[in-house]
Amino acid sequence: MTIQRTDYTPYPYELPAIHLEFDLDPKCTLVHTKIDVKAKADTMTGEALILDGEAIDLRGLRIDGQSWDHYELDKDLGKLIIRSLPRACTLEIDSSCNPSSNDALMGLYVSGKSLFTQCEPEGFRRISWFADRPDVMSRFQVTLRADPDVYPILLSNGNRIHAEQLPDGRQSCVWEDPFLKPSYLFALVAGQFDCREQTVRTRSGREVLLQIYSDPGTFDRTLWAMESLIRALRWDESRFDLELDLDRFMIVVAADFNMGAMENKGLNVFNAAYVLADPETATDSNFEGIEAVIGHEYFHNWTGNRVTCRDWFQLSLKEGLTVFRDQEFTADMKAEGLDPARAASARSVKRIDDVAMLRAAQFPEDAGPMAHPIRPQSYEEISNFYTATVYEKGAEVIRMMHTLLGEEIFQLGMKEYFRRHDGQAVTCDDFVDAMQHAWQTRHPERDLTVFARWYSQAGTPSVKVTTERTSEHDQIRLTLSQQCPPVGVERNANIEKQPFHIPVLLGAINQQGESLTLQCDEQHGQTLLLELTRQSQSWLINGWTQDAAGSFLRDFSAPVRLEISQPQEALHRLARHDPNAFARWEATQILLSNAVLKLAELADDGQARTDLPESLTTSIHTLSDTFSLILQDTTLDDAYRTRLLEMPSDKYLLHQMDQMDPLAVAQAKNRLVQILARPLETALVQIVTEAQADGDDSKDVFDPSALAAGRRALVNLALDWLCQMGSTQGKALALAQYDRAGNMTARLGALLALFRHPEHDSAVLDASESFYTRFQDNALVIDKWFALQASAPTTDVAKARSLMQHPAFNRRNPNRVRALLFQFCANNPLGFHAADGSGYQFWAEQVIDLDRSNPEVAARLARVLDHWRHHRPVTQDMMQAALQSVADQSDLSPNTREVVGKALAL
Ligand code: B3K
Ligand code: ZN
Repeated sequence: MTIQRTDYTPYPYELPAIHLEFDLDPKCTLVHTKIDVKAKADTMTGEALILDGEAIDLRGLRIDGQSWDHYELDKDLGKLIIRSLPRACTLEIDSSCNPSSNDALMGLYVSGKSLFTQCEPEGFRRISWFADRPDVMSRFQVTLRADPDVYPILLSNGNRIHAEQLPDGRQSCVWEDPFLKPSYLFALVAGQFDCREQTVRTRSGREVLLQIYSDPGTFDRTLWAMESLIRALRWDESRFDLELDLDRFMIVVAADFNMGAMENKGLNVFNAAYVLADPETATDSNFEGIEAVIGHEYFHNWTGNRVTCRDWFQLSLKEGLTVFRDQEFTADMKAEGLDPARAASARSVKRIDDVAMLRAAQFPEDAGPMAHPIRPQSYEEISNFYTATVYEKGAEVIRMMHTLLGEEIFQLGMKEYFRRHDGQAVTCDDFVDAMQHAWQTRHPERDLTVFARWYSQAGTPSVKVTTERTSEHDQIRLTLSQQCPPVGVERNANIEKQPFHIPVLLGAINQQGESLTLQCDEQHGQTLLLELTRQSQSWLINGWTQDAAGSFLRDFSAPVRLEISQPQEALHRLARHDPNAFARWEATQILLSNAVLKLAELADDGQARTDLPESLTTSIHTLSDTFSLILQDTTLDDAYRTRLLEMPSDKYLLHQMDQMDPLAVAQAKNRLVQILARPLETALVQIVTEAQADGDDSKDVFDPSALAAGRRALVNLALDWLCQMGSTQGKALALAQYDRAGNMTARLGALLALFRHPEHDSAVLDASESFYTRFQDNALVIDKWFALQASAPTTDVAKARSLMQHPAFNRRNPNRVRALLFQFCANNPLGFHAADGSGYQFWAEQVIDLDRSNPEVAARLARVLDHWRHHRPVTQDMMQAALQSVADQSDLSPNTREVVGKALAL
């Protein structure tokens, strides 16, 4: 069933209070629900009260203490329709559910020996009958009763107001959340946990208790998470002037979790992968990811919980904004304590990572069958819309507002947003309106009317840049024109798309690599901000010398594709000299992309040609020279240097091809590294040997700072390139690093490099075996081991199947499924896209099988074939057959049906 955004109607009743009583039992949990019901003033007396419920059994229903039989239960629609109610009454419902058979991990479920809930977006209805929609907000009181031997710790949102031992030997705890909240923010947890706790004072002097609960024996691995939480709390106070509103803020770790984490009010539940870390078992990117996700969920307390969404179409209201906030948090943390120049480059590393991810995940989504605006127009299953578009593009849209308004006015807009909407469930339009109000207090002539189209139109606009010299000295006419044809469901909707409001930051540098001072209208400086609001616009820019190379879309000021033809020389110049760290990276990415795509084009049936055209060889050699300069330039941050050298992602490259050819791209990338890196071999070896001599990889005292992590990243890149080149010395260095590694970044980096070496011999296999043996008791590290094998170029379908037979493989655990199945299908071009189509058949089998237990995860795996129509005809046929075999299943979940249905139709 398709749900339309425009069909929204307010709920006819208020449900101001709910009291839930749980008799917890993994096989059969009894739930007693007591709800205060009040008809809204404009609701007709007798209008039915309609509640949602799914996979729960109804055992009894009473109104004001009396049994009531004016109700119908529609099990297919999951609705309980209660009629003839007085305008105000108390509704009591008895129901039960079975957590141990809940493999969907939505609602109340078992993970390990504990019980957890996940309610967003529509999981509360799997716990009790309720108006399970975000605009119905209630005050929750929760009573939990359970056997204390199995479930010594009983948690829910808010404050614990009572605890007692019951005569039957069980214990009971009562929790009360002082804040009104929608059902999706409800949570309960029961189990045995280690608890790390700390009290801190908020800026206004209130004392709050911070707690992190994790499986027994994992206490030592929650320190970084606690430190991250405190940093997040401080940062939200200082940058956004937002203080924690609770007396108690809890995080609980779950081994089985569909997503990264969940921001339930005062009781966040986290995937173990985003909490547990120590240097020996977690990589630097794990550490960074933990800090970011802890921040993200913490920031939701204001942007999501205090002000929530009116309906699920508004998801980006909280997600886009909160991703923007967590991105800024990470950038600020990376820059902390550095001098301004280094701080700018450290911040740009975060920007680069976010843009690379946007291009690898969101741009393709915008060009495929699931394309949707950041505020979707319709959906079949809302769980399918926790997408890169809603999250990452949503954050880009907030960032553009930040660029247009500036930090100060943006913060005034945030204040206005909370002033107007604290405690409410609102829309994206409400947010834009608050921002516009703030903008107009300083600039009455400005407005966000055109800008708001980013919320209603899908697709990645392309912006064409043309320049022509005028007769004036050092003056050009710069023309920007935009295009964004209908995508995805837009194509059937017969809509006329309107131009977007696109902020374009630009600068220019001369032949000597110096920045030019430019002037345009009232602006004057080394970077200008142009606002493209119509299909095509021109500007006269002064100070643009004859030899200028334009540096466009600095800081990636808008989520668009730039169409520009730059001479090679200009790109090489930008790659060496652009003072805007993002734009400099962009230049190296364009040069690398061009080279990979050219090599892929030249490869004939996977056999790389040896005689390359001279222009290509020259360009690669110049790039190699640029890279050599970068490798010698120790004034640059190591993390930033690593980004400058890194290859663009396969996905980004594939989407630039007329017909996608993943095998050709994988081989071309490898080939390019071999040609590029050959002249750099000495420099690369030196980077590794110096780090090894300094004992970086074996230090007892681990330095988690961004600076130290940058150095480890550069060493790993050097090892990876050396191994891809087939260097014997590189292999020896990787083996040495593997053996002596004192932290996971060094150990895994070495192992990954070894897997990329053309000689896949017993030394490599031994290293892999020893890795498994050493870490077999640590699930998160074993995930890494599975992921490594699944994405290794030597792993084909047969090997993937044999890995599924490994005793450590567990298809109920989403992390393990992601490590093996997702890595193989989405990150192993050679294995998955094998010419015989075996990868696609394997994919279909796995999607069908997973769909029976966990539709949310199955539907994500299903999206791997979104772009089947962009592949070569013979591949298309095989992919289509695989998609069809999934679509032919009669009992498919709505989640997977929507994904494969759209893939086949659009
Ligand atoms: N809000 C949660 C999303 C959970 C949805 C699961 N189907 C995570 C986050 O964005 O913080
Ligand atoms: Zn979020």
